[in-house]
Amino acid sequence: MIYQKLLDFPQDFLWGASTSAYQVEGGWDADGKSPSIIDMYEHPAGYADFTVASDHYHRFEEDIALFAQMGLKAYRFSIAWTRILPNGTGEVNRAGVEHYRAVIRACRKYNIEPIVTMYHFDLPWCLEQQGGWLNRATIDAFEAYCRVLLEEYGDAVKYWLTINEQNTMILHPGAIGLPKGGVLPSRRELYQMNHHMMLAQARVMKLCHAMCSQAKIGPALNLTAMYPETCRPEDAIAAHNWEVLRCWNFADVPVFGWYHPLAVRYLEDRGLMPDVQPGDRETLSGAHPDFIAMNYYSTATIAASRGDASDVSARAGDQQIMLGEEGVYRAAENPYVGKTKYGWVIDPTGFRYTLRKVCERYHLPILITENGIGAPDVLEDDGSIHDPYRIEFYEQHLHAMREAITDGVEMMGYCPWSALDVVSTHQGYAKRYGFIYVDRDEQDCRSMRRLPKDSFYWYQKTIAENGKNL
Ligand code: BGP
Repeated sequence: MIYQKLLDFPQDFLWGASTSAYQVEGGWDADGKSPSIIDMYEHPAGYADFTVASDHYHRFEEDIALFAQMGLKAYRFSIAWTRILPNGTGEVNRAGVEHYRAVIRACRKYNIEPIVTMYHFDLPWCLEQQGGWLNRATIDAFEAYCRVLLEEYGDAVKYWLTINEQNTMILHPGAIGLPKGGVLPSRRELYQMNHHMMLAQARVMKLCHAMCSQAKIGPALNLTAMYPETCRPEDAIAAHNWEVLRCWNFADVPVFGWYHPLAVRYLEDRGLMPDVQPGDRETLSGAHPDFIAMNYYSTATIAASRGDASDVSARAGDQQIMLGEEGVYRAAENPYVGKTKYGWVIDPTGFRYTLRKVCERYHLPILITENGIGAPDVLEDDGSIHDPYRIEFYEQHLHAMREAITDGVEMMGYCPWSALDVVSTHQGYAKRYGFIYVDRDEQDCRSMRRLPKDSFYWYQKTIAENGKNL
């Protein structure tokens, strides 16, 4: 659709940026924190681990002051469950609670809206040892943990995100990691874990609405529209298969209270349907989100299954690089899009397309909680960092978002990944995402100095103009 005039970004648009606790904080055992699964996972050789990360735990005041200088109106960060409840449940660690109270206070001091993720991949290790998400008791533990968050911060935090990228945890567990010598759960187990996370999320959405009438809460999923490789009808079916299984099956449950009908058939056919106990359906349908939060990095292009093992590609996949699944879909190349140095598709128009689909399916406001480009940025001798590729990436994606707004999609805000450099989930520190450079490399923590990149100044100007030149 071509319009005579693009609509403006809303006046109260939340221009923000994101991080997650374990990727940015460091202080992995500070002030009573217990280990999370992330702390116990094996790190690929040569990559930074998460023990120091960007030392945000000790430098958040300085970092948030820089965010304010950039003009941020929102900061999306996650709370580490292991700082609040080191035993996973039970006794509250006051030092952990006070830490995040100070982070929230620092945001408020600069009129930055805190957007809090309750859980971003870092399950307490002690709960993992009791079966983790496979154990239904983890549902109670999550609810109890979130109750503490709502009690402690409910008056200071308006926007809550339940679980970050549940679909990544279930579909790409290897990308998040494994303990030394560990084996991935079976697919049957993964879908059972998924069911328990869905129940936990539903309970917490309901709890949040009961405890904090002003609060808004939603899931934060990794959503990616799929293109068929050609106009061959079988390619279109395959693209739809994977879009349902990768995206909509995870977003339908919080909104509609049950799994996507096509996904149910897929799961039943393969013996993967989780055990559903009496009352589960009522729990799922008895809660609702106020918005959909989504992380968008790229689209994928899909071809029809050949019905044999050749459907699965031999290359390494991750949360954005599709692998194919026997009898379901094959991954294909798209000649019309670019790629990052790490092989992730760059597709701003696909962003608009994905937003339109999410709007069409759920009729809810959308908050972008991640979007960005990982690149090995270079620190120049004079302290500058030139990242024109990042500016171009954001310019194009924000323009596409403005087109989506003009299409009629209700957008709440944009919190790209990441506010400052962080450790990547599985590719170390050289894969940088921040507006702010942190002076460290994979193994050497160097000065940890914070240095604004060119994209920092570009975002500052864009926010000041409320995106009117995009
Ligand atoms: C998302 C995760 C983030 C973040 C981002 C970039 O899937 O929610 O935690 O890391 O991807 O991914 P990566 O670090 O793998 O490049």
